[in-house]
Amino acid sequence: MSLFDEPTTVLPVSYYPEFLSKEEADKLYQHCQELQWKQNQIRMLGKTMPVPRLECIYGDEGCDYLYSKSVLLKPLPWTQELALLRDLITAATGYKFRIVIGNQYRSGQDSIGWHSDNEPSMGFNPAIASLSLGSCRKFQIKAIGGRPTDFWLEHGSLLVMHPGSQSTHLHQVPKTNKVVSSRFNLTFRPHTGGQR
Ligand SMILES: O=C(O)CCC(=O)C(=O)O
Repeated sequence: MSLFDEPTTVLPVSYYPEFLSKEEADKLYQHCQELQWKQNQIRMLGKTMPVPRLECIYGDEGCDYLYSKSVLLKPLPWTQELALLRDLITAATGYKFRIVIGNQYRSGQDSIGWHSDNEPSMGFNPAIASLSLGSCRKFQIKAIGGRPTDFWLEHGSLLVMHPGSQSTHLHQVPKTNKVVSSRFNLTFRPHTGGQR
Protein backbone atom coordinates (compact mmCIF):
# COMPACT_ATOMS: atom_id res chain seq x y z
CA MET A 1 0.00 0.00 0.00
CA SER A 2 1.37 3.41 -0.85
CA LEU A 3 1.02 6.54 1.20
CA PHE A 4 -1.22 7.91 -1.52
CA ASP A 5 -3.95 5.21 -1.26
CA GLU A 6 -5.68 7.04 1.58
CA PRO A 7 -6.28 10.75 1.18
CA THR A 8 -5.51 12.68 4.36
CA THR A 9 -8.68 13.73 6.09
CA VAL A 10 -8.67 17.21 7.49
CA LEU A 11 -11.43 17.43 10.05
CA PRO A 12 -12.99 20.74 11.13
CA VAL A 13 -12.46 19.87 14.80
CA SER A 14 -9.79 20.35 17.49
CA TYR A 15 -9.32 17.93 20.39
CA TYR A 16 -7.66 18.86 23.69
CA PRO A 17 -7.37 15.67 25.81
CA GLU A 18 -6.32 17.41 29.02
CA PHE A 19 -8.26 20.65 28.82
CA LEU A 20 -9.07 20.32 32.55
CA SER A 21 -6.81 18.81 35.21
CA LYS A 22 -8.02 15.57 36.81
CA GLU A 23 -8.92 17.49 39.97
CA GLU A 24 -10.93 20.14 38.06
CA ALA A 25 -12.68 17.46 36.01
CA ASP A 26 -13.57 15.43 39.14
CA LYS A 27 -15.11 18.53 40.78
CA LEU A 28 -17.11 19.36 37.69
CA TYR A 29 -18.31 15.74 37.43
CA GLN A 30 -19.73 16.12 40.95
CA HIS A 31 -21.40 19.40 39.97
CA CYS A 32 -22.98 17.68 36.96
CA GLN A 33 -24.58 15.14 39.27
CA GLU A 34 -26.53 18.03 40.84
CA LEU A 35 -27.84 19.50 37.55
CA GLN A 36 -31.52 19.21 36.61
CA TRP A 37 -31.56 16.27 34.22
CA LYS A 38 -34.69 15.42 32.26
CA GLN A 39 -35.92 12.48 30.27
CA ASN A 40 -37.26 14.23 27.18
CA GLN A 41 -39.44 12.68 24.49
CA ILE A 42 -38.68 12.99 20.78
CA ARG A 43 -41.07 12.59 17.84
CA MET A 44 -39.56 10.73 14.90
CA LEU A 45 -41.19 9.03 11.92
CA GLY A 46 -44.63 9.56 13.44
CA LYS A 47 -43.68 7.97 16.79
CA THR A 48 -42.96 9.52 20.18
CA MET A 49 -40.11 7.88 22.09
CA PRO A 50 -37.76 8.68 24.97
CA VAL A 51 -34.49 10.40 23.99
CA PRO A 52 -31.78 7.72 24.64
CA ARG A 53 -29.96 9.82 27.27
CA LEU A 54 -30.86 12.47 29.86
CA GLU A 55 -30.60 16.17 28.97
CA CYS A 56 -30.39 19.54 30.66
CA ILE A 57 -29.91 23.11 29.48
CA TYR A 58 -28.53 26.22 31.19
CA GLY A 59 -27.95 29.63 29.63
CA ASP A 60 -29.03 33.19 29.03
CA GLU A 61 -32.67 34.03 29.59
CA GLY A 62 -34.92 33.43 26.58
CA CYS A 63 -32.38 31.33 24.65
CA ASP A 64 -34.78 28.46 24.01
CA TYR A 65 -33.44 25.62 21.88
CA LEU A 66 -35.63 23.46 19.63
CA TYR A 67 -34.09 20.41 17.98
CA SER A 68 -35.41 17.80 15.56
CA LYS A 69 -38.53 20.02 15.33
CA SER A 70 -39.79 18.24 18.43
CA VAL A 71 -37.70 18.72 21.61
CA LEU A 72 -37.90 22.19 23.13
CA LEU A 73 -35.27 22.96 25.79
CA LYS A 74 -35.76 26.05 28.00
CA PRO A 75 -32.59 27.19 29.76
CA LEU A 76 -32.24 27.46 33.52
CA PRO A 77 -29.95 30.30 34.69
CA TRP A 78 -26.20 29.60 34.51
CA THR A 79 -24.75 27.96 37.62
CA GLN A 80 -21.54 29.59 38.84
CA GLU A 81 -19.52 26.51 37.81
CA LEU A 82 -20.97 26.38 34.29
CA ALA A 83 -20.50 30.13 33.77
CA LEU A 84 -16.84 29.83 34.84
CA LEU A 85 -16.31 26.94 32.47
CA ARG A 86 -17.99 28.88 29.63
CA ASP A 87 -15.59 31.79 30.21
CA LEU A 88 -12.58 29.45 30.34
CA ILE A 89 -13.56 27.87 27.01
CA THR A 90 -14.18 31.29 25.43
CA ALA A 91 -10.74 32.46 26.61
CA ALA A 92 -9.12 29.33 25.09
CA THR A 93 -11.03 29.25 21.79
CA GLY A 94 -12.20 32.81 21.10
CA TYR A 95 -15.77 31.53 20.59
CA LYS A 96 -18.69 33.00 22.56
CA PHE A 97 -21.53 30.92 23.96
CA ARG A 98 -25.00 31.66 25.31
CA ILE A 99 -26.22 28.18 26.26
CA VAL A 100 -24.86 24.85 27.40
CA ILE A 101 -26.76 21.65 26.68
CA GLY A 102 -25.85 18.68 28.87
CA ASN A 103 -26.10 15.04 27.90
CA GLN A 104 -25.96 12.29 30.51
CA TYR A 105 -25.12 8.80 29.23
CA ARG A 106 -26.11 6.47 32.09
CA SER A 107 -24.68 3.33 30.46
CA GLY A 108 -23.38 2.06 27.12
CA GLN A 109 -26.98 1.84 25.95
CA ASP A 110 -27.37 5.63 26.07
CA SER A 111 -26.28 7.30 22.83
CA ILE A 112 -26.80 9.99 20.22
CA GLY A 113 -27.22 8.97 16.57
CA TRP A 114 -25.69 10.54 13.45
CA HIS A 115 -26.70 14.18 13.25
CA SER A 116 -25.42 17.70 12.76
CA ASP A 117 -26.22 20.60 15.06
CA ASN A 118 -27.65 22.94 12.47
CA GLU A 119 -30.61 24.35 14.37
CA PRO A 120 -31.50 27.87 13.17
CA SER A 121 -31.48 29.29 16.73
CA MET A 122 -27.65 29.05 16.71
CA GLY A 123 -27.31 31.25 13.63
CA PHE A 124 -25.02 30.71 10.65
CA ASN A 125 -22.05 28.30 11.00
CA PRO A 126 -21.98 27.92 14.79
CA ALA A 127 -18.88 26.87 16.73
CA ILE A 128 -19.69 24.24 19.37
CA ALA A 129 -17.39 23.25 22.23
CA SER A 130 -17.98 19.90 23.88
CA LEU A 131 -16.53 19.00 27.28
CA SER A 132 -16.50 15.37 28.45
CA LEU A 133 -16.53 14.03 32.02
CA GLY A 134 -16.62 10.49 33.37
CA SER A 135 -16.44 7.32 31.29
CA CYS A 136 -14.58 7.48 28.01
CA ARG A 137 -16.91 7.05 25.00
CA LYS A 138 -16.29 6.79 21.28
CA PHE A 139 -17.24 9.92 19.31
CA GLN A 140 -17.40 9.55 15.52
CA ILE A 141 -17.37 12.28 12.92
CA LYS A 142 -17.62 12.01 9.14
CA ALA A 143 -18.01 14.24 6.13
CA ILE A 144 -21.48 13.78 4.66
CA GLY A 145 -21.12 10.70 2.44
CA GLY A 146 -17.64 9.97 3.87
CA ARG A 147 -16.09 7.53 6.31
CA PRO A 148 -16.02 8.09 10.07
CA THR A 149 -13.02 9.07 12.18
CA ASP A 150 -13.09 7.98 15.83
CA PHE A 151 -12.13 10.04 18.87
CA TRP A 152 -12.12 8.62 22.40
CA LEU A 153 -13.40 11.45 24.54
CA GLU A 154 -11.59 11.37 27.87
CA HIS A 155 -12.46 12.75 31.31
CA GLY A 156 -11.70 16.51 31.23
CA SER A 157 -11.23 16.70 27.45
CA LEU A 158 -12.56 19.38 25.10
CA LEU A 159 -13.59 18.82 21.50
CA VAL A 160 -14.26 21.95 19.45
CA MET A 161 -16.35 21.74 16.28
CA HIS A 162 -15.39 24.80 14.27
CA PRO A 163 -17.70 27.06 12.20
CA GLY A 164 -18.83 25.28 9.04
CA SER A 165 -18.51 21.77 10.50
CA GLN A 166 -22.25 21.42 11.04
CA SER A 167 -22.92 21.97 7.30
CA THR A 168 -20.33 19.52 6.03
CA HIS A 169 -20.07 16.81 8.73
CA LEU A 170 -22.20 14.51 10.89
CA HIS A 171 -21.28 13.18 14.32
CA GLN A 172 -22.50 10.58 16.83
CA VAL A 173 -21.79 8.75 20.09
CA PRO A 174 -22.86 5.16 19.30
CA LYS A 175 -24.21 2.61 21.77
CA THR A 176 -21.72 0.07 23.11
CA ASN A 177 -22.18 -3.35 24.72
CA LYS A 178 -19.03 -2.79 26.80
CA VAL A 179 -19.70 -2.09 30.47
CA VAL A 180 -19.30 1.67 30.81
CA SER A 181 -20.43 3.82 33.70
CA SER A 182 -21.86 7.30 33.61
CA ARG A 183 -20.59 10.05 31.32
CA PHE A 184 -21.55 13.72 31.21
CA ASN A 185 -21.08 15.85 28.12
CA LEU A 186 -21.52 19.63 28.11
CA THR A 187 -21.95 21.31 24.72
CA PHE A 188 -21.46 25.09 24.76
CA ARG A 189 -23.32 26.81 21.92
CA PRO A 190 -24.11 30.25 20.54
CA HIS A 191 -27.70 31.51 20.27
CA THR A 192 -28.82 34.20 17.87
CA GLY A 193 -32.57 33.59 18.04
CA GLY A 194 -32.48 32.53 14.39
CA GLN A 195 -30.61 35.56 13.02
CA ARG A 196 -27.83 34.69 10.60
O1 LIG B 1 -21.79 13.41 23.85
C1 LIG B 1 -21.10 13.89 22.96
O2 LIG B 1 -19.88 13.87 22.98
C2 LIG B 1 -21.76 14.49 21.73
C3 LIG B 1 -23.05 15.21 22.01
C4 LIG B 1 -23.69 15.71 20.76
O3 LIG B 1 -23.40 15.25 19.68
C5 LIG B 1 -24.70 16.75 20.82
O4 LIG B 1 -25.10 17.18 21.91
O5 LIG B 1 -25.13 17.20 19.74
